[in-house]
Amino acid sequence: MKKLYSALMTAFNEDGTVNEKGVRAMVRYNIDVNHIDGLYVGGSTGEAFMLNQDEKKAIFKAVIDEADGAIDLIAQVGGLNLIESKELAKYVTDLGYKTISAVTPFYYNFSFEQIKHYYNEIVKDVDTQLIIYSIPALTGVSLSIDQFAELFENPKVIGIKYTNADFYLLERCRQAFPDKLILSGFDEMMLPALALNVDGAIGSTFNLNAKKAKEEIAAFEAGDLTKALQLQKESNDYITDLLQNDLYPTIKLIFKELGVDAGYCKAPMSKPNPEMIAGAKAICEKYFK
Ligand code: NAY
Repeated sequence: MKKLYSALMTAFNEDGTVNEKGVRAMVRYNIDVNHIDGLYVGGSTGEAFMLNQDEKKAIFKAVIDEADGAIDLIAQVGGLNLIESKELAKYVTDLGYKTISAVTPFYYNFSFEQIKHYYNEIVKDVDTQLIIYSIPALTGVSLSIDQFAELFENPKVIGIKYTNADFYLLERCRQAFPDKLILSGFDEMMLPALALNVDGAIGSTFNLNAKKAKEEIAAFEAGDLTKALQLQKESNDYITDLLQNDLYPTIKLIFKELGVDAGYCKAPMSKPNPEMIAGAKAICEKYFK
């Protein structure tokens, strides 16, 4: 069975500090209500590139404590400070995380040799397996098949979180790396990714919509493509509404409607305004009540 992971959000207090209680509440919701297979912790959805090292550590610790072995956990430790990424890799490994992930290093137009060095360094002193986090739309970094193959020469590098709409490359990756883990990252394109035989999906919108996404995976695996497509269409109506209302703050507002204190986003992400709050209430009413 293909796996479904929520990309965990970070709950913030109004002043931008981390609200650990809110983080734990979202972990609980994912386990108890969503029956999720796992969580991707410290990724884009977690607003992790705006967190300091101590905040990241506190979140990784709270999440593994709250999950208490109930689900898979993947810790995204990558960023622009390699020393800190290595330290985080060690930290989460010591906490008990079995899998880490690291975003391709961005902003400085690093050469492939530099990117390769980054990945090899992150896994060098830990036993943990690593999934490459590829998200070219946000990082500007696209890896080719040959470059993925070169990164996979390190046996600790076991897969790709593929947040990319290039389905030709995805198909080529699947053929080239049949034994590697490929998890798709765009929720609105889960069905085409399933058709290309990904091993599962990781996404922000599954925090609320996991039930339908799981039904879609089950329909796909049962060969009922008509039903799978209908479910993807319904999910995409919901995802379109979320994107139009400001994605991350809206997911948090809907959590609040459902009794989960998911807190706020961190500036410069938006604070809720009356229009956004009304929009979130309407989305909640339309899809979740
Ligand atoms: C992450 O690191 O949290 C992810 O990449 C999860 C994947 C999400 N990407 C982003 C950039 O948020 O779930 C997707 C995305 O929010 C969704 O498909 C809506 O576009």
